[in-house]
Amino acid sequence: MAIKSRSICADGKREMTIEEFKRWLKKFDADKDGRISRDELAEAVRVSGGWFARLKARRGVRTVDRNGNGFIDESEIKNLAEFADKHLGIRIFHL
Ligand SMILES: [Ca+2]
Repeated sequence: MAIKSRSICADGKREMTIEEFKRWLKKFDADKDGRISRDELAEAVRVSGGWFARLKARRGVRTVDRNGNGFIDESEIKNLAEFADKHLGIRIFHL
């Protein structure tokens, strides 16, 4: 059974599972603390071809970061997945 990891669906969004999404995010965890900061999210937006990376990242962290500590951690990944669907052209399975 083949695993589709690089599939693009009809509307141009990249599809990945939550596990693939986490792995993808890890690349942007520059200081390796296991959390995604605003700057790290900005980089993720930028490489996804998004415009206004810093602005989006700032807004993104504000909406995704439910406990308001300025970082996106493991428990907030699902919120980030929604953000990715809206702003990064990434669709996460099993939401
Ligand atoms: Ca980090």
